[in-house]
Amino acid sequence: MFDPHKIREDFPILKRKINNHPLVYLDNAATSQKPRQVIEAIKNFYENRNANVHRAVHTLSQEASELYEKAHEEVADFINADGIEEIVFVRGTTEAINLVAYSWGLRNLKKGDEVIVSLMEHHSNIVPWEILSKINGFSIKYVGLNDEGGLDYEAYEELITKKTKIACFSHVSNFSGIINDVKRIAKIAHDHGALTLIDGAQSVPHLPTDVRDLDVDFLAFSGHKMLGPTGIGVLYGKRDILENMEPFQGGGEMIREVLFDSITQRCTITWNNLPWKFEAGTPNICDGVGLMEAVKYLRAIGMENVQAHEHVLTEYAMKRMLECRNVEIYGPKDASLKCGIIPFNVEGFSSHDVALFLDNYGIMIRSGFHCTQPLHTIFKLKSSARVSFYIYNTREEVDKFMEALMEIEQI
Ligand code: 7TS
Repeated sequence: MFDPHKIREDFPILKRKINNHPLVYLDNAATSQKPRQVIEAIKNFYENRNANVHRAVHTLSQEASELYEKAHEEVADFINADGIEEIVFVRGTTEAINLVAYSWGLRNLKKGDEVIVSLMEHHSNIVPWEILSKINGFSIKYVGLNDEGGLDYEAYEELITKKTKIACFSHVSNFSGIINDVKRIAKIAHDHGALTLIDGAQSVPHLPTDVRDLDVDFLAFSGHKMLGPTGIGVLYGKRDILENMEPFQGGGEMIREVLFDSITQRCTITWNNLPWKFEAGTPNICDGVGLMEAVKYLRAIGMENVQAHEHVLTEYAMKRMLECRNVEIYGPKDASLKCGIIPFNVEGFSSHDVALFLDNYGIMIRSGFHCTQPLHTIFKLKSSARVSFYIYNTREEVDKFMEALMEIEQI
């Protein structure tokens, strides 16, 4: 039985008081809190297993290498990838998208080509493409939103052409929480001979994810938003595509051989096997192990249960927020269309004022642009406040949030 009260016992930070109130953490879209199991795994690694990987023959290095590879396996199983060759550990979603932009995009996109990006994207799925287009001269076409605040699929179908080489969309918006139809996005892209890059930063932590069923070519996500440590994230890529890509960065770990030819005075270099070809230098071994523990924790709960729990909280919170006269919610009002994220504003208050007021009661929410400035322009917003839920949030916490929100309204 899924019981958030029981789950909370695993999260030491939730025992904290802030401003003499029990911590109510509702900023999960920014980063999640960490369970004891993940914290222990990190401590245990440094206390008992620490060594560099894939380098030495000694026992400690063998153990560390085995653990680090197991972490890739655990992640591969979690998203139903076809083996660890398809799982590249990176720093996070941002680095995963940059890896695709520079390793794949730099060599495959040229003047006359097109890249499709949605206006719903986090800046990390816009800025790398804008930077690269200035180098390679390809054009970017932006897909807008429909009346419900979802992706305008019709506009996407109209914009895509045979010149489109890659379509870049988020699975779940970090502003509205709306869930995009990734299968449909991928089918449209593939029908036109284009690849898809899906930003899974807000979906992988909250929904069951099956990359083979979704048929995406690349999927980027961050460990820290799914109970794992910061500094570790994942780029999933279809094996044949990754095989045909050049490395992102050069150095140790990613090479098989570096042969110096005394006649040409140059080195001939061959790349290591996947996924190591894309993991140059000493990787973030310990946080990879931490991520493995986070994935195990989520799998034990069951991603269907995670999604169902967030749905209940989101539906309840939205219902209560919609009853407030001076609170406006953005995006879809039907909780079944979204993950546990609710963007809103209180009339007459800036989003930062709302967040600071709630902070007095120990309630942590995000305010600002949430790195989605183009989306805020579409919604004609200077900024917004945002609550976002995860497995340890409770109905009582929603009530506390509502109590404080109603106090702001009375002011
Ligand atoms: N993509 C989406 C959809 C995100 O929500 C975020 C982070 C990122 C990419 C970047 O992830 P990173 O781990 O590489 O930084 N989103 C947020 C947020 O909504 N509030 O703070 C960070």
